[in-house]
Amino acid sequence: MDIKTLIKETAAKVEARLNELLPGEDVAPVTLHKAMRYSIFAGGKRIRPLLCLEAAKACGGSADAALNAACALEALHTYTLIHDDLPCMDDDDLRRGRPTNHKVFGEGVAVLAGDALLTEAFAMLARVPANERYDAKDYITEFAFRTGSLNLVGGQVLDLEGEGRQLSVDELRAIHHGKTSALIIASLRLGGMAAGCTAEQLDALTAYGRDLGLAFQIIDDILDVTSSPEVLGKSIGKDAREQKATYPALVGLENARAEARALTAAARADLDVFSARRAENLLAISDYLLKRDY
Ligand code: GRG
Repeated sequence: MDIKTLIKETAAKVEARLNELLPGEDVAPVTLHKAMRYSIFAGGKRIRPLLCLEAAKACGGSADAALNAACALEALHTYTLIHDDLPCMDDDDLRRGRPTNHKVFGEGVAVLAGDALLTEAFAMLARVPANERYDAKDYITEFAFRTGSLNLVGGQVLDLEGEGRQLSVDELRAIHHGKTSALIIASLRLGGMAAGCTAEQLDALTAYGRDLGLAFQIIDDILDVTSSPEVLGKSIGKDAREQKATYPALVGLENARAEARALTAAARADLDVFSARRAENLLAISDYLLKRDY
């Protein structure tokens, strides 16, 4: 299957399951459920669920075992986008090609829609089947670690504290690791764990996630300079206007591109423990993300 078809089919599968897992728009409180669904069903590339399901397959398991974990990752990711767009954070008007959640539902409901998606994510994870190596306690512990104060939320705090300061490349890497790579690592690890992976496979997925996550964020930084809101579905150029530290700002556009290429090559090498056939889709995803234009 070519990569574009894989992405499309995976997105459809994950969206169908999310639709089953989340309360309907007609369930009280109606405004809250409408707000949650507004953002989660607004599109999005569904990269984290894709990585989760493909990691399960690479480890010899079935994607179905990881489907509830894939949904948890997308629910959590959507919460971070809603909160990141708030006036007290990045203050954005456009996300996934639509007005941001707080522009439509107001700040209070947007905060709560994000909170509820975060909470629902844990309920989804609790429904991932146990296997001979891992159970719900392991999935929840992993997810909380990667998305809490030591990683994702911590990365957002480093980002807030970095505003208006000249950051070093190492400081920027730490922000990108927390805000972006941590959830990508969690996606891969949870897919592997749902498939009952070995310790060696889990280590390989972690290394791949670390390299791929940073490459993904560097491309995101580059697209913020080179793309358009129509293509990306979000506002662009804000980082530069607000003099925020980004890879292109710190090292220049061409060096940032070279770094993304080198990280993608490293990510591919991280998968050496898997057979080429098993890792085929993960390899294709890393190449696709490097060349993406949205
Ligand atoms: C705890 C108040 C509070 C907020 C959490 C953690 C956080 C806020 C924000 C981080 C969010 C963020 C924008 C991280 C950058 C990661 C990133 C590149 C997001 C965009 O991901 P894509 O391109 O988006 O996969 P789609 O829309 O395709 O899913």
